[in-house]
Amino acid sequence: MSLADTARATGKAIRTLGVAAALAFGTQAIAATPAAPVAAPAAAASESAAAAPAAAAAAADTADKGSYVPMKPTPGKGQPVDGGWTFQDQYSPIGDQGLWMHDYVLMPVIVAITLLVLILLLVVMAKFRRAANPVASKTSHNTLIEVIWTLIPVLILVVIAVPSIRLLAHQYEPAPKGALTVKVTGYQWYWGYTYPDNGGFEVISNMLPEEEALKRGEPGHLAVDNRMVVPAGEPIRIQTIGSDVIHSFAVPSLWFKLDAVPGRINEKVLFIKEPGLYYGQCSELCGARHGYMPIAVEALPRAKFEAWVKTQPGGTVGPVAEAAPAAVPAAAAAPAEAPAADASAAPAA
Ligand SMILES: [Cu+2]
Repeated sequence: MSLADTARATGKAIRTLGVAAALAFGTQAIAATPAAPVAAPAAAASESAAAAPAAAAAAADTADKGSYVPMKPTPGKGQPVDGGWTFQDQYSPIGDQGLWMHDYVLMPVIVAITLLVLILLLVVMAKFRRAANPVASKTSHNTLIEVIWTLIPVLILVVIAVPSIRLLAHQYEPAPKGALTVKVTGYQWYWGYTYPDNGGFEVISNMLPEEEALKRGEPGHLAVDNRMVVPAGEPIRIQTIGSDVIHSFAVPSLWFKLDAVPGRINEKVLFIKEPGLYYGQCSELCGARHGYMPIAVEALPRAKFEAWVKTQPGGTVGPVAEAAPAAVPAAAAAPAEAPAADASAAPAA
C-alpha cells in the first residue's frame, strides 16, 4: 500500500468516526420527506404551466437549433449511495479543500480529544475510587496544570483557525469578471434557473414522479424534468434568490449550499471539475413540499452547453463567449446582471 493509499484509508477510517454527526444531520432530511404526501396535483399544475410557454417558443425557434440529449447519471457519482453515511465524493476544488479540512484537521482533533478525555476519566475512576483511596485529597489548585489546560486548547484553536479561515475565504471569493452567470430562484416548491448571459430564458425545474425517474434510470426524489445545465471546468457565478420564502440551493457533491432569500441576491462561485450529473435538494425548510424540490445540475463541456442553450426558447450564445470559450466572455456578463435582479418579479405564475 502506497503512502497515498494509506492516507486515503486513514481518511475513510477517520470519517467513520463521524457517523454520529452524520446520523444527526441525516434525520433532518428523513424527517422532511414524508411531511407532504399531497404531491401529485401541485406538480401537475406547475408542469403544465411550465410546458405551455416552452412549447410556443420551441415552435417559433427554427434556425440554428442546438441539440441536447439529457445525460444519464453515473452510479455513485453526484448522488447518495445505498448505505452511505459520510460525505459524497467531491467534484469541485472547494469540495476537495473542505473534505481535506474535515478528514485531516477536524476529525483527528476531535478523535484525539475524545480519546484523551475518555482515558483520563477511566484513570480517575480506577485510581481515585473509594476503595483504593479512603482519605480524599484536599488539593484544589495547581497553577502549572491550569496554565497547561488553558494554553493547549488555545493552541489547538489557532491551529484549526488558520485552514478554517482560509477555506471560508476561498468559498466566498467573488467570481472572475467574465464568468457565466446563472440565477437560481427558489419557488414554493420548485426551482427556476435563469441565464442572463444567454438571452435571459428561465428553466423551470420540477421533481419527476418516482416511477418516471426510475424509468429514466435516475434516482427517485432527486430527478427533475428540466435540469440546470452548466459548463464544466470554468467558474460560474451562481446568484440565488427566493420568490416567496427562504429556500437553500444545495448540492452535496459540489460542496455548494447557498440560501435563496426573498428580496436579496446571494452570490457564490460554482466550479465543477468534470462533466457529470450532480443531485441536490432544497435545504431550508420552506413549506409543505420542501422535500419535493430536488436539484439536478448537469455539467457539460462548453460546446455541448452552448448547444443546449440553443435548444432553449430565446437562448443565445454571445459573440464574445464564442470567440473565447473557456475563460473571458467579458462584455457578455456585465450588462446581464441588471435584468437578473428584476427577473424574479416576472416568471412562473
Ligand atoms: Cu425550498
